[in-house]
Amino acid sequence: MSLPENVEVLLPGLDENLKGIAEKVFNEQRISEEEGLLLYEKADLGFLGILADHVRAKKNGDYTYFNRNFHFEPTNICIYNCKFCSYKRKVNEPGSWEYSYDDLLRKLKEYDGKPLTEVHIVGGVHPHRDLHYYGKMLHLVKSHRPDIHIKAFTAIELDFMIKKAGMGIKEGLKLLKEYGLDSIPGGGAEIFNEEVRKRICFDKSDSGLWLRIHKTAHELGIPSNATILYGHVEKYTDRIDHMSRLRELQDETGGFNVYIPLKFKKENNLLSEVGEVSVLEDLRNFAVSRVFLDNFPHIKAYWPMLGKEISQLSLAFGVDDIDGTIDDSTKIYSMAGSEDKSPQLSTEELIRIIKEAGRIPVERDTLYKKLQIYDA
Ligand code: V47
Ligand code: SF4
Repeated sequence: MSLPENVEVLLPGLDENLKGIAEKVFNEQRISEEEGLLLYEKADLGFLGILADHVRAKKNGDYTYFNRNFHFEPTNICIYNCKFCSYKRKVNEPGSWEYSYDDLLRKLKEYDGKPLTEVHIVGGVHPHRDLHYYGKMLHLVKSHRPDIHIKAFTAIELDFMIKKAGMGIKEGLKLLKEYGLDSIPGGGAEIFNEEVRKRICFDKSDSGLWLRIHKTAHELGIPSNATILYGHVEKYTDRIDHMSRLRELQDETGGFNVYIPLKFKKENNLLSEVGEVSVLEDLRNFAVSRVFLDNFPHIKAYWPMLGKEISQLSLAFGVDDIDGTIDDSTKIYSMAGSEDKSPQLSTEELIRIIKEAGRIPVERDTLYKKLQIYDA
């Protein structure tokens, strides 16, 4: 087993352990947790870029994906107290919002006659809204536009709304599927390590529950996404532990579509003093994720959080998806201090960003079916 010749040339004098990892990656073998940790601790950006780009190209060729979607955040009222959260409010607190069914329908109707494939619905955990309230919301979307894929509710929201309706996880998810739920977004995962989770979101549903909800969803034929919230008080070992638990579940169910590293943003929250990690760290993290999660088909850079330039750069570090048009419909990151205060990208801009990086833009649906390839 050896490295391809051109890689040997690119990596003169490489540390023997890192060389062993490179050999594994080029021979499509899984790396261990120890090896993942070594990448975080010892590997430089150039080396990580070579490995991650190799894995990305093997899995996705030159295709880079985007979709046409909008976000709907029904409320920012939340029973939990995550320290990193900049947008949650209590009932009737200034700055709180509670959108109605009509508000959602009005937003949806703005897209009448226009191409749109996905509605992404995520918000706070409202104390008075249960599964039936949100089920009706899904039903309304489907009644107006049956072709739309609804990706909705983090495992944390699902846990609460299902319990409030007096149901078990399986029963609740089944019913939500009947109401119109097509897939589950990746939020609420934060960091699985129990100690760190306690420090940053002490009262939130625990890691075991997040994993159980996603596993049950997969078993019911509801695919999902996975995230990590990185760049706060966690250590590299915590990131590896997080990805390891996801890799294990993916081996079992194959139900995850994509992994989305979410960079901690520091404005207006109780973790502000921690600060933010560098762009270099963002790129290194994308690359290690791409290499470690060998059973995840896609890695997404979420541009409203990272900004357009860094998202474009991330395409050279393992990323093959930059999410969607969004249409200025999410507040979660602008309130936490992301550069883009009104996130919006036209399809033309998304295509330009991808083409400039030397990739072929592909409009996808939520489940990565290719809808249009822009290779002209
Ligand atoms: O779970 C909250 C994160 C998540 C901050 O599945 C923060 O396609 C950084 O689920 N700094 C919710 N992150 C968002 C979410 C999501 C976003 C994009 C795509 C998908 C998908 C899902 O937002 C939360 C939390 O991890 N978050 N506050 C903050 N200050
Ligand atoms: Fe609530 Fe979600 Fe904010 Fe936590 S991150 S406080 S669960 S809205």
